[in-house]
Amino acid sequence: MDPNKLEQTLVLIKPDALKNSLTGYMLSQLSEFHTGLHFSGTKIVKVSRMLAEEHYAEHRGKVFFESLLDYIMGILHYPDDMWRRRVIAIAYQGPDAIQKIRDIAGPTNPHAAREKKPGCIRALGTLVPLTDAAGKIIGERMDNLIHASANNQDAEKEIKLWFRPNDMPPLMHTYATEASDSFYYFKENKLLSNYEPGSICLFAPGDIAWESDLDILRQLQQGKPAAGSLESVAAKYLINT
Ligand code: FUP
Repeated sequence: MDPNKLEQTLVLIKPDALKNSLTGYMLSQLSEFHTGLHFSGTKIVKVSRMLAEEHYAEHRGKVFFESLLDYIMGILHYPDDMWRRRVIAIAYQGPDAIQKIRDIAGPTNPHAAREKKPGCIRALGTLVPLTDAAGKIIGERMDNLIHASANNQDAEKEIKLWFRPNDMPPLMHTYATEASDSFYYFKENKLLSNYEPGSICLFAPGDIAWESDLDILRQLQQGKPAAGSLESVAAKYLINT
């Protein structure tokens, strides 16, 4: 099959977009009519700290990191209504999906977006100054309404972070899957092979998993270095729990 046909990308409609009722507008901009792309997965997600940290792992340690986590977890836009703290996660699929959606989203920084690409989605965003305890500006948070995977490598990592294989029609799978041959449980940031009270079953034998997730768990179980963290596998199984 033409690999371009299967290209997938992750879109997140962020809490500021939900708060400003921009969902319908954004979905229209991204519609099959305009982009030629198809939905392959969609879910409403209460973003946990674990998921937020994994999604933005490359920014860990930066001055805006903690604020970015609070933003994507919905804490900043819904300080009182905890039940409204959600994002809409969508996997889009089709030829050149990553670049097409990046073009419609526009530059990361909303000010740059307004200057360089008026009309793009992120041109409607906001820049929020970040200050230290003394009130000195130390950075800025970009409330830019939409996340769109930056490249193939990020798209694969992000789709696998937010979606389980069974969240998508099997014929739309872009990444390799495998049936688990063992039990894997998760409890207090540890991987277990037997059930303990309070543990969550990640996989039972026969469950369909991303092949790369099973590789990570097998390595971790043997105490060997793995291609990803336990949290990067577990986070999607804890979504909305
Ligand atoms: P993008 O791929 O366009 O989402 O941009 P980046 O991966 O560079 O940034 C990830 C998120 O961090 C963006 F949504 C914007 C945010 N960010 C800030 O809030 N402040 C900064 O100084 C840089 C990035």
